[in-house]
Amino acid sequence: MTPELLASLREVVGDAGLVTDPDQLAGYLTDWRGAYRGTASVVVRPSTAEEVAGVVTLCRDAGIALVPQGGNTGLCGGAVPDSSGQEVVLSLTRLRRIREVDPVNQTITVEAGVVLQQVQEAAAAVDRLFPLSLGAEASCTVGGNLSTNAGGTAVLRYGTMRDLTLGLEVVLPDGRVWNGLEKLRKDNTGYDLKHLFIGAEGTLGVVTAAVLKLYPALHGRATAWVALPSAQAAVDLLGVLRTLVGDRVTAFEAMSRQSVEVVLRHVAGARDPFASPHPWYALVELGDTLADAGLDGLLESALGEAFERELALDAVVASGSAQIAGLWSLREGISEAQNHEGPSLKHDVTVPVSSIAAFVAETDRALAAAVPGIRLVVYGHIGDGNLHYNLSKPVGADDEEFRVRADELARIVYDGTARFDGSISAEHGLGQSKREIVADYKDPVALQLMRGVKELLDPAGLMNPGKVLPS
Ligand code: FAD
Ligand code: S2G
Ligand code: ZN
Repeated sequence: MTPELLASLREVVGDAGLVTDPDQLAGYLTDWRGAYRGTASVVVRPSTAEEVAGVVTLCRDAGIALVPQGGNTGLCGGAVPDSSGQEVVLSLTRLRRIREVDPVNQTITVEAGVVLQQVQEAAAAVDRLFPLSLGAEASCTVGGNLSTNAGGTAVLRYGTMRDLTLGLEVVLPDGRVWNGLEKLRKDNTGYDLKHLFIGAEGTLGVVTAAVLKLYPALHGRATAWVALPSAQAAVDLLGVLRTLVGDRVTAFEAMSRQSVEVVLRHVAGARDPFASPHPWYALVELGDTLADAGLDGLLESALGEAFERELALDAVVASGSAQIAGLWSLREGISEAQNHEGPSLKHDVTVPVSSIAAFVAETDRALAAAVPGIRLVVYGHIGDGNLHYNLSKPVGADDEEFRVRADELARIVYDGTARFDGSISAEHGLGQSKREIVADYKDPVALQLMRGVKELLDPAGLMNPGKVLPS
């Protein structure tokens, strides 16, 4: 970076908007897991959309690539610069205004650097719900949620970030600001441009603000932890619940025994709700706008039918918020706990819900044949057909011997996904980690169209190079 460019950037964002001290830079240059590490001589932290536009224009004129970054909780290395030291990290965390909350229109207008938890709290303050919910919600930002089209635990009821967004404000790679911050649920005046940027992982422009949908707050809640004999039983239990209570199912998370075991081993205070281990578990939650909707009773009826049909092996309906929190911590603790078991080979895949059981049976078998003793930390949002097929080494095995087999094992999971018409990335995106392998699984015409869009919006290729699109 030339001193002239640095001086021009400082004029745009001020001293508070520039990070050049190596110690302060470090946190921006590696991802949450420490799986990806890059270098950069400066992180620029604008505080308004206009400042973002100024930075983008200066960097474009200087031919300098930008890596947008929000909470840096992404799991595909999408927010980490390369090792050239030539790229500039553009942190959006100072764009923190909640510009408007409109309970009657059921919308909230927030800037990209607002943390997801703050949006949830601002909605609750006006008796509304912003339903996106994921394990990183205390750190991840709206800009990152939009750019990864985040999913999380409420998708089966409310959809992904794409479904929760009405309008966007985006700084384009040429420095123009597209103001698409509309609050309308209907606008049929041509192409729906916001969908280009949702899930684009910072490769088509910088999201600076969004209009998000709000929903009626839920005052009734019932939660259960259910022991199951198989993944198929989890799918069948979901079917029983949906038949009985319809859209009141606001979360349905399934997990293998080995997923629970890593949490019991590494999360302080975690305890198994049942006396003996079981092959699979489901964390089920119902929600209703009415506080006295009798959800516990409905949940107990559904579980009664599940026992009759021998779907459930054991179950506990939580009584009180402390027990509910304990059950959720068993689920939300898996991702972090697995990091203590050596390399966590992550595969965030979807298949049609009706194919889940066959996919799991076939994939488990193939993985166990490849690595006897492999641990299958398989869990996630089964109601969306989304499993985190995360693999840990056999107990006592060597980390490196396991890590070197990552590509071979990924192929087993992804080839299985393809056989069941699934996707190799359900909610985390492609980032660096899956940008090459996606070429083997995605329709070639789709990839050509994606390249065409990239060429149109970012012909110089300066927006988050090396991410999403195969080289
Ligand atoms: P970052 O990591 O900072 O960036 C992510 C991507 O978006 C990068 O490509 C970056 O360049 C781009 N980007 C960021 N901000 C902008 C912007 N303003 N404009 C343009 N591009 C931008 N994800 C799920 O979907 N579901 C889950 O259940 C889930 N659970 C998680 C649990 C844990 C414990 C952790 C650590 C992560 C989890 N994630 C989950 C992944 C991650 O939290 C999400 O991908 C989240 O949306 C990332 O937000 P962020 O602000 O941290 O983005
Ligand atoms: C979740 C987290 C990522 C992982 O917990 O739902 O999205 O695979 C995941 O650790
Ligand atoms: Zn997830």
